[in-house]
Amino acid sequence: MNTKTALVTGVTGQDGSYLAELLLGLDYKVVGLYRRSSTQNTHRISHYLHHKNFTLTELDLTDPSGVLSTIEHYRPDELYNLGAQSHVGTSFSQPTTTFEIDAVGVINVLEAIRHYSPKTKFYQAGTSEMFGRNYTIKNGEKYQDENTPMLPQSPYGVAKLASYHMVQIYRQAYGLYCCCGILFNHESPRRGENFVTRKITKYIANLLKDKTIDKLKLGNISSYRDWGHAQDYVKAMYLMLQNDQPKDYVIATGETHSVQDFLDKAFKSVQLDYNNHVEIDSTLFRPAEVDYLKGDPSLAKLELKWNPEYSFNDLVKNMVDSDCANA
Ligand code: NAP
Ligand code: G4F
Repeated sequence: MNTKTALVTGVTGQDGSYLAELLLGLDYKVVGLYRRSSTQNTHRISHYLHHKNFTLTELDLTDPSGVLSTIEHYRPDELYNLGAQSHVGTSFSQPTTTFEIDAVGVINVLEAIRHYSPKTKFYQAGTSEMFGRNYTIKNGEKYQDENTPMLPQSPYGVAKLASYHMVQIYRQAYGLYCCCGILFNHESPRRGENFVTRKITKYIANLLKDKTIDKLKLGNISSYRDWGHAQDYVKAMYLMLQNDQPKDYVIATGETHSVQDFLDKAFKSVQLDYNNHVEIDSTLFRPAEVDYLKGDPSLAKLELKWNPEYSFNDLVKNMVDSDCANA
């Protein structure tokens, strides 16, 4: 029997919901931390809210005293910090809030661990957005790996890079077990509806129900992303905290596709042509864009024995099928 306790911030989000499910399956006691809201936002975790090993507790990462008292109270074996303002576009309109949550919030957690629970293993949700416009060239191919210098292009990327550096500092200066997953885009039927993949698959489901709906408005569809499935990616988070030594890893599929490719594949899967249903809206373009992401996950595959199960085709199909079934 597993007697470990894990704290998961951002448990109401896409990744938090899958990770808590994974840990419950491994017999962990899971404390899911969520930010209070005036409306119910636990739809992604409703199927295990009453699980005997699951506790839901309020915590806002920007509240240092709440973070201290929660970590002091639970002194968990593992803490996965997935809570964030995670929308890149929103980070341009809310840079201060984004920095407060995504950078200062992480310092709050690291300080609490240092003072009250130094044996806690800490996972920080880093991102390929930290690479921004930068890439490395190997065998004529552009990609990003653990050694690619970071050059963020958004307030979100900067905040996440600040927290990435803080994790290095707490690891080196205080010897804490803390590490940062550098995760490339990952999606699922639980993806927030304002991210481009889910916006597309949700639209397709609505269109099949009502052919008269307005066209789908999108911004830049020329950017490239390395898209994986969130269920595969939460396994990598777990594996990172089972390592002998704390270390940062790139988690990606190693393939890249444009937003246009995603659109084409998703619409074709229901025998439609996206050209007849999509309108480009210049107001949805970002002030600065990350044009190309393609991760090299070799190190994680070698050292963590991490292997994703979903292909790009599986991901698109899973999201379209799920939205259509629930429309
Ligand atoms: P998500 O669906 O947007 O979930 C974010 C979670 O953070 C939500 O539960 C949200 O709560 C919570 N949160 C927001 N502000 C908070 C605060 N002040 N205090 C406590 N919790 C707060 O994001 P995700 O896709 O699951 O991503 C999980 C983490 O991985 C994030 O840190 C994200 O930046 C990072 N990441 C994601 C990807 C990806 O492609 N999905 C890639 C790389 C890194 P509400 O429900 O109240 O908003
Ligand atoms: O789906 P997106 O908003 O994801 P983005 O910006 O790549 O960020 C996601 O992945 C990051 C990892 O690299 C995470 F750290 C982050 O938390 C988040 O999960 O946009 C993808 C692309 C962008 O180039 C965007 O400009 O799609 C383009 N796009 C075009 N039209 C759109 C839209 N994005 C959104 N959200 N909405 C549109 O209408």
